[in-house]
Amino acid sequence: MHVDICVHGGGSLKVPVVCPYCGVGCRLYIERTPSGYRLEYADDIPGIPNENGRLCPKGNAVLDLLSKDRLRKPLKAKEEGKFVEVSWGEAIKEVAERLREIAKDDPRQLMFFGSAKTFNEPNYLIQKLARMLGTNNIDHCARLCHSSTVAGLKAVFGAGAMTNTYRDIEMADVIMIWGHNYAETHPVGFRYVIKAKERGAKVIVVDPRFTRTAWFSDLFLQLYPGTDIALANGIMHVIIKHGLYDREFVEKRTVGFSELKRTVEKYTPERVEEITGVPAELIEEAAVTFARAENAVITWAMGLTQSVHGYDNVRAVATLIAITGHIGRPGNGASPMRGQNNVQGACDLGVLPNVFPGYQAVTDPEKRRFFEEFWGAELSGEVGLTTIEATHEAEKGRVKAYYIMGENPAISEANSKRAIRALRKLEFLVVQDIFPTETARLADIVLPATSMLENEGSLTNTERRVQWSFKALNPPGEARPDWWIVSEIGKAIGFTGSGARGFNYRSPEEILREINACTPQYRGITPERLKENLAGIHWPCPSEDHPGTPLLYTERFLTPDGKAHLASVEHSGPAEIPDKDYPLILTTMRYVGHFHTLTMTGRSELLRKRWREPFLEVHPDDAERFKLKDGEWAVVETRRGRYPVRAKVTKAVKRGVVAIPWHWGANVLTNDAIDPVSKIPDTKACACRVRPVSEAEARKLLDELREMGVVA
Ligand SMILES: Nc1nc2c(c(=O)[nH]1)N[C@H]1C(S)=C(S)[C@@H](COP(=O)(O)OP(=O)(O)OC[C@H]3O[C@@H](n4cnc5c(=O)[nH]c(N)nc54)[C@H](O)[C@@H]3O)O[C@H]1N2
Ligand SMILES: Nc1nc2c(c(=O)[nH]1)N[C@H]1C(S)=C(S)[C@@H](COP(=O)(O)OP(=O)(O)OC[C@H]3O[C@@H](n4cnc5c(=O)[nH]c(N)nc54)[C@H](O)[C@@H]3O)O[C@H]1N2
Ligand code: SF4
Ligand SMILES: [Mo]
Repeated sequence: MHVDICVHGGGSLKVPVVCPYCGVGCRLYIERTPSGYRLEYADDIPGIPNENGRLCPKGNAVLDLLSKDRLRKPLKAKEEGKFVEVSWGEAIKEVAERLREIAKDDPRQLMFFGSAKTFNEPNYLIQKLARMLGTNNIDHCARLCHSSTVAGLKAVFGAGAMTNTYRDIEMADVIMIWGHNYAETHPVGFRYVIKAKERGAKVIVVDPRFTRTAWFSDLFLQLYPGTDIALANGIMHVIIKHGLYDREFVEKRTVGFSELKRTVEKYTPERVEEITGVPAELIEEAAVTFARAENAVITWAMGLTQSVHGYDNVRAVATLIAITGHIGRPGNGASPMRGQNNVQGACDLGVLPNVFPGYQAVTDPEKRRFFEEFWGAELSGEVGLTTIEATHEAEKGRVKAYYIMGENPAISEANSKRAIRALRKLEFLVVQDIFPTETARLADIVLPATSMLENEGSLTNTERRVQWSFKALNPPGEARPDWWIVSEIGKAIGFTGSGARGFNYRSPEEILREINACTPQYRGITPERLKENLAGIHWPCPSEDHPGTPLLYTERFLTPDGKAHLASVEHSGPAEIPDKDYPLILTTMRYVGHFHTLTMTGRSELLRKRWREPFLEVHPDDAERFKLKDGEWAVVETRRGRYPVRAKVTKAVKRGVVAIPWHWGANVLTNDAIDPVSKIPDTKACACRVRPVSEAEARKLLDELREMGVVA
């Protein structure tokens, strides 16, 4: 479908962009009028995720990114947090020299962070830069998010992405929503659940909290945090016992069933009730409802993935999907809902320490030879560091420099006080962002980037849908596009070869063409096609005349033998379980009106007014036991830190569990123990205690944390 991007009543300019917040990938128009910029709903583009044009509160607030305190000039630190403005030339030269110097000594002393908040093109470039410098130390926030999905789904189905689209969710008869507060975190995508419900679909929600999503459920399974494997095994136990699995599918398209049967045999609903706290009858009912459905999907997000056994959690849920044959057909599938607007794209383009663009392993000599030839550089075959591992290596002084493009680890990393200590220990820190963040405060050089609305390029939503976003606003001051900044640094380091062998780019289009040439899934997704087709193209798209692939695995899986590899996994709890000293389980979550570390939504007056501060959700029985009062201050303490917050006494949260949104800085509390396979931290469950405090004490403690740079 072609939409004329410039024609609008009155001859004013109406530019189609993609929302810079979440992975749903809604479109909107920004119109320039004589009195300033105006947002308009894109209700005339068939096939986009938000077909009626409507947006959620964050999407509606995008123009607040024009905020006054944007970064406008490159900055150089004189001492921590004290900067002077420098020219682009000076900033680029310094970054290039320092990176080159450290790389000469040992490139593994460098760590690069790509950004799920910017386009595909700069992400491709930053991993190319890291690799041409000789290291695979490149990662991004997907590590804290869906890295366990990427690894877990690869093991079971052969590839790590969502297997279907929002349309399939709309067509399903049963929608299981697992550790995913769909209504608050992918609000416009949730419309498809509501449409399915209007058709009579049943919704099953698995969450320790009675969320806004749970309000729409027919069945609500309220488990203890960290007990997801036991629940999945219990559901599979019932399905296998009653012979409700899809025999033909299991026989023809899977391997590993007999071992699975043996493993889940001991997970009787009664035993699973003891582990998870979910009543046995509900486990039976959920199992029967899911298995008997003609069409069913499971969506999941952080409640499943952010765990020291996230990899096993994902494999268990994928196995449940496979044995019921709910995959590879319209109206079915595995829907890990990707979070950031371009986290799918950053993963696809190799902003990961183990793969080149297109998930081609750095350890595969053939793939490495291809990229060595393509980029004209010698490349390392050693898998690089992940984000949390880099923190731990920086703490030991083994990683000496970070180049962070669009990430805010001072607030977003588990055990943030440790993350801050590591950042402070670095010899050289470059932060490229649109706002002065808590992480930028510690930088040696700060590079001002344009926001996605002031810049253009491609980005990939959770459905593997690649869309082009056009330039709608003028950037503030001297802010420059991310692709431009990385290119300049690449050239200044000395990568001046022609074509793919250097960084001589003039436009994002040119970079996307290079991506087309080296990324099999993106081969046919050219800039010309994306600009023509505003609803985008779903990868894999192997050639320019290919329409794209919305639904995966209709014939075979991407594993070497083409079959789904069923996983037999055993339950084991979170890394830290409650004890006498820390008797409660703490979990963390999001609010619909805020995004992550508040760098963007925190600058919107409207959003800030409605979602003013965090609240600790605590069950009335626990509130009584620990003397907390609704609306009054409490301190949450873990083995890593203390955090003051007002209590909200509510039965929405399970007894024994407290929950807190992490946007404002609750990562001072969380546990940075990691999953051995996917290296994701345990941010959804750790042990804590709570006590009441006076407002004065709470404010004093908050000031201390702010001074330390770990709360927003
Ligand atoms: N408004 C808003 N939307 C966002 C974002 C945002 O910051 N704000 N961020 C985006 C990003 S990057 C992501 S990754 C997604 C995340 O989207 P979600 O994963 O939906 O977000 P969360 O609120 O972190 O966690 C979801 C739920 O997991 C539950 N949970 C906690 N522990 C467990 C457990 O052990 N098991 C189970 N089954 N559930 C558990 C929590 O109670 C919570 O309701 O949202 C995206 N969309
Ligand atoms: N306790 C706890 N911790 C969590 C989570 C949780 O559920 N609980 N969730 C985790 C998850 S799922 C995620 S994804 C991470 C997110 O962690 P981060 O990615 O660190 O969080 P953001 O605040 O999104 O940081 C993105 C940064 O990019 C900047 N930015 C925005 N647009 C652009 C641009 O166009 N160019 C550049 N260069 N910069 C830009 C923003 O200003 C911001 O500073 O947090 C994780 N941390
Ligand atoms: S649902 Fe996501 S993409 Fe859509 S408007 Fe809201 S934040 Fe933006
Ligand atoms: Mo995320």
